[in-house]
Amino acid sequence: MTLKLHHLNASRSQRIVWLLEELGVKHELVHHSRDPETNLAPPALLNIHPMGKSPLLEHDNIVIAETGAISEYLLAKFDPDHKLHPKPESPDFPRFLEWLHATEGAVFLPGLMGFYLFRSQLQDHPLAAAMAAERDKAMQVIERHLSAHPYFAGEQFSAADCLMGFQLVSAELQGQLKQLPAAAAWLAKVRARPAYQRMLQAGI
Ligand SMILES: N[C@@H](CCC(=O)N[C@@H](CS)C(=O)NCC(=O)O)C(=O)O
Repeated sequence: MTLKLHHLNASRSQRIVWLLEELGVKHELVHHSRDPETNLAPPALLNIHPMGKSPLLEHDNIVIAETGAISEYLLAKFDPDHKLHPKPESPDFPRFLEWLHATEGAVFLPGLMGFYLFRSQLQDHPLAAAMAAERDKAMQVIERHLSAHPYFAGEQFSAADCLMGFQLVSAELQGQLKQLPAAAAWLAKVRARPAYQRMLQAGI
């Protein structure tokens, strides 16, 4: 069995590096570097998958893209005891799925759009204000959720936490967590996990 994760520096694929560390699955981490001018992925990733983006997972003879799909694939293959994903009959299951996919959905996209607008020097465009308002709304939803639950899926740590981590680290970098004590406390708690530390040591 060969398991290979194609990771791009300073990117959301660190979510999958963390998940692999939590799963404790033996894997190879292949590092790719962004173009310093364009910030885009190198053409080498296009040889692996036609979208040429990261994360990309290779497992034996298959290649799979998309954070949510990669996560569900890894959990189905390597988490038979459901340590990192609640069973469908668990009351936490709907919330788990929601947050697992929010990481690339409505909760994540406004921040991403804001980042692109900033990089294009369009921070004064009306769309930038609209995206900032949407991003703030998403962070308030996260804050309310983490005020009521210790983890994203509910009572137990899960893969949804690994995926949402990138959003909270980005929010912290932008100074947003100063007004969001439950989100800040969650981040401090998960950072203490050995698998999170191993993810940092892997050179993300
Ligand atoms: N929806 C995809 C997004 C993948 C994506 O856009 N990855 C970024 C890393 S943050 C990337 O590869 N950017 C470089 C590029 O687009 O060339 C996922 O969930 O994996």
